[in-house]
Amino acid sequence: MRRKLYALGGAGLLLGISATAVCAQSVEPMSPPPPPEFAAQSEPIFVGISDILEYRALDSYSEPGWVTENFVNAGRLPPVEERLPAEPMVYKAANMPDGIGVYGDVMRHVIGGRPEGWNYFAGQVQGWGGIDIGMYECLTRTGPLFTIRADELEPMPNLAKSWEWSEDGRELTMHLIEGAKWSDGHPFTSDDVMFYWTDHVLNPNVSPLGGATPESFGEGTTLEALDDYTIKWTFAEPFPTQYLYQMAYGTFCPGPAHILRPHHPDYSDNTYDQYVNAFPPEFMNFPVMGAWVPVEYRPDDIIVLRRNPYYWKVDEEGNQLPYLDEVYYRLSTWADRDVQAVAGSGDFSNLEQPESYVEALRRSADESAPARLQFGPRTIAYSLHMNLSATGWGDPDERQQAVRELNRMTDFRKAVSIALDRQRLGEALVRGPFTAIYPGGLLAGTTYYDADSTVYYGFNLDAANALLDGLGLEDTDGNGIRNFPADMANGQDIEIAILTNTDYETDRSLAEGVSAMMENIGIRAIVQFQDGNAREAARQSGRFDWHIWREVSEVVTVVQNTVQLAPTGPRLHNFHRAGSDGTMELLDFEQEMVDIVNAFIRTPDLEERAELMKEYQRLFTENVYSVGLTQYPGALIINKRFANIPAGAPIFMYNWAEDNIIRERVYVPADAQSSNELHPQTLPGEPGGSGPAS
Ligand code: BQZ
Repeated sequence: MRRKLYALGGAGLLLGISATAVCAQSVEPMSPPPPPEFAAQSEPIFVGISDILEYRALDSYSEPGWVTENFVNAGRLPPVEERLPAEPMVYKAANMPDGIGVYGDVMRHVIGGRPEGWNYFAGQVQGWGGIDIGMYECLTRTGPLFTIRADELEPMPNLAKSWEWSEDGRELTMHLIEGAKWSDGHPFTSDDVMFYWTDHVLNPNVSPLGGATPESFGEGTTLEALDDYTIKWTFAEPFPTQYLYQMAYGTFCPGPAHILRPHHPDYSDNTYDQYVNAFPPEFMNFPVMGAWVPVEYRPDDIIVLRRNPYYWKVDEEGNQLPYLDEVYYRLSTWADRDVQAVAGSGDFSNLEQPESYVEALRRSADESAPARLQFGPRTIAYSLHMNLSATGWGDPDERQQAVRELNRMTDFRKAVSIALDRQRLGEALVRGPFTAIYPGGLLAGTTYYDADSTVYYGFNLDAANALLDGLGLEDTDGNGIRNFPADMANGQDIEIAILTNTDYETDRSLAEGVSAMMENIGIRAIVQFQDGNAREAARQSGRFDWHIWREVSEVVTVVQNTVQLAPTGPRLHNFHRAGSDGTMELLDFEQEMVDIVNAFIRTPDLEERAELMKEYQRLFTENVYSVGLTQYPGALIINKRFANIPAGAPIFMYNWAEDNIIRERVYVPADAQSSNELHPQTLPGEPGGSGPAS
């Protein structure tokens, strides 16, 4: 890489002895200031996984009365015991905060995303906000792990009801739930799992939305079906238990092969693009394994989902879940989600945009407020990601390539970082004890965080300018903007686009703050607003210089999406992926981080894992791998009529709250039920049909 850089770089770069040496005294690494105390309002009740659920046959099962009367007795559905697997998943009443529930009512979500279609498996977005989480079930489940005792922490069984490792730890045999069915009554088997693995994860022409690539499960890993309900993983390394987290939401949620396969290019004359778009949002009753099925869609208005009559989970009294007959998603804005949840016209929100905090707190403080608002831990963080690809990811033009060359220089990233006044960035979002300086890397207050391993370079404009001077980035035309060296991008002004999700006020505020602060060091950083879906497409295809990113998963828990902590594969990382030739040119410290992440995945030794993550954190923050901006807590807002909301549920930890609170167990007591259902006493109709069946 360096030879390439010097070949490209002008005299300025050749003479640019390490700028850090020039002004070492002014860019002293230090520990970040401790985040101001912010205690979550309630703590989870810690249990073991077996306290939450088990798989077993019960003596009898039941369902909502109207399902029996209008569908079973009318011969339109088999009896409930024939719609359930031999041993359904059974949620234990003792772990239900408010015990066994009753049927009825709807959870009214409001979201800022928009559906592209139902082909999640080929990369389509459904609008986020819990739609996908409620439709697509995965081999394992991690959302509810925030309530699991540390000594029992491992992914929960889900579609995979149990598993065992071979003696040598290189084979993992998983047993799938037996006799479960898709919401259209078609059997769920290992064929669905293998279709997802072979024709989506392994197929380089398909990009599943959760980002699964072969390397998500380890270099050289294979998967085979031993029979309809048994699959076997074979790994290169022994006991890589980490990959059980990868088999949860986002990365291993198989689709209905009987519906998808006829449209897949390997089994039809379709192009890949035709396959991705084969199930537009208008395609109703798309078969799912999840609790609810889409039955109505009105663009920019609403998506309505009705209970899945074949859902394979029950409570201890044999009541088929979910308790809620309907969920719907008003297609609005994320800010409106907060407003409606507080006002009571919506039922749920992850309060995550600090601009709404004061008003939401004020409105919820009132005794008569319709919703409960509970702050959790400080697990929301934003970073400025810089595209580090040197091998053509996103087909950069000359200017974009030159930006990447700069991004790849540690002194450049350091200069950008210390030119940012993070205190001001946080206060611009909200005043009060909420925001904290985030240096990047693992989040303060989380399991693997170690303050002594976290390097922070404080705000220092003079030192930032000195670093850029040292890199030979002069303002050669005197217009106040530094120029690339003569033989990079023709020595034009250094102009950088900041890809920003315009669906969030917070993303916009931070992007505008960064852009304004870059002027102080002679860089023109232009905010490039994109709506959520366009931003996702640009992010996934590498079409960005810089990107304002709300951190999730890996920097919060480390164990979820671990593989994304470093570029451990060519198509995995958030801001460094291979170009079309499949190659990457890792920076020296990046290779060290890759080795650390792979070592972390390989070892079950807790001490060793903690030490590895300290080294990871040092490398990340010392090299300003990405530029941390701000970190703050979110709050869960849920309408007071709902029961079985777990104490201390964070809006984000292993997953979002829509997964964490286990919505299929949530209910509304009979005397509190609303008449808000839009399609009462209906069930999903035929796949591709016009809508619900009454
Ligand atoms: C939560 C979440 C459930 C995606 C999305 C959205 C996309 C990102 C992220 C969050 C929304 C809500 O987050 O903001 O509170 O309901 O849906 O999936 O930001 O643009 O790509 O990673 O999860």
